[in-house]
Amino acid sequence: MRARKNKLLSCTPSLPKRGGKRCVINLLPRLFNCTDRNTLCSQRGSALIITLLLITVLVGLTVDFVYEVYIDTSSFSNWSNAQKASLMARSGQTLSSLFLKEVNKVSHTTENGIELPVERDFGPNAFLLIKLEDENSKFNLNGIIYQNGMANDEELLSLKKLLEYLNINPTLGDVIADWIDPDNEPREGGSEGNSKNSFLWSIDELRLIEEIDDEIYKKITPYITIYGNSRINVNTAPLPVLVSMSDDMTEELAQRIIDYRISTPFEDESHIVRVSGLESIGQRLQGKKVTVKAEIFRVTATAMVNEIKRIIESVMDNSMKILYWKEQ
Ligand SMILES: [Ca+2]
Repeated sequence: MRARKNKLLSCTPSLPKRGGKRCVINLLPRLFNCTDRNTLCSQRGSALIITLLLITVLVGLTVDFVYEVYIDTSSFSNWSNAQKASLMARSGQTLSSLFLKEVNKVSHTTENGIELPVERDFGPNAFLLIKLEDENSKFNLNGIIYQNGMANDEELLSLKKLLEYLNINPTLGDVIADWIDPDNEPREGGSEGNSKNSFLWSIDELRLIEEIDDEIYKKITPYITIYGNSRINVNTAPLPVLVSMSDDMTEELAQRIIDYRISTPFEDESHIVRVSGLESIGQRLQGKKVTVKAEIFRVTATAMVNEIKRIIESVMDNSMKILYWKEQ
């Protein structure tokens, strides 16, 4: 009798709640206007549940399908934008080499850090920027060690002077010299920790030297290179690099070089002695430390297509031979 009573209650309007919620199964007879609380009612309820389940599954599948289509479309769009940006950056490198060929025809190089936005229609939301740098305006770190492994004391002193001018402990010059030279004998103030004992291939390698933290790295990178013949282009070098050129070069004398070249660019290295106060220092610098022409260039081509960026950085000499190439 108790079981029958419960069965009858399952189709009545005043249904008991389970856990505070009305039982869905028990509501079904009401939805179907059940009067015969028996097998027919139960079958209709089951059909509705199955239908609801099928709709739920179908909705889930549809959402998954739409989401996958969206992801695929988005991925393809990103890939397409990235490909276009890469091609534009490569074009920028080619364009730069043509420009640099023209620069090489001139006896002296007076511009450094030129930025050339390319005025060409690459389509909507696409642009290309080219930056050219004269590597001869920087101090060559590899120059502190000769090819035979011995230290170039004059260049090492210049490096220490550059570091000192940048408020960095000059003994870091000895650490860098030990990093490059082939022996494992640390010099005074130096360190042979995990030294490479070979010439630097990239400025990034400096990050491997324990004594060079992020702050020092950011300070020195605008003024150093690993390429070239260690001759400084007095037409383009910044003040700290000019100061490092000689033990006798003061900040005031270096500033005179900058002031002089603004009105009268140096067309020949011998003209350095025309700067007031550099008569004798200029004589000593000629033929080994000073130049007026860029021989190594760093080219950075940045392409952007719909917020997808590609950067190609290269270093090439004046014969357009590529010494370094990096894509990111
Ligand atoms: Ca060493």
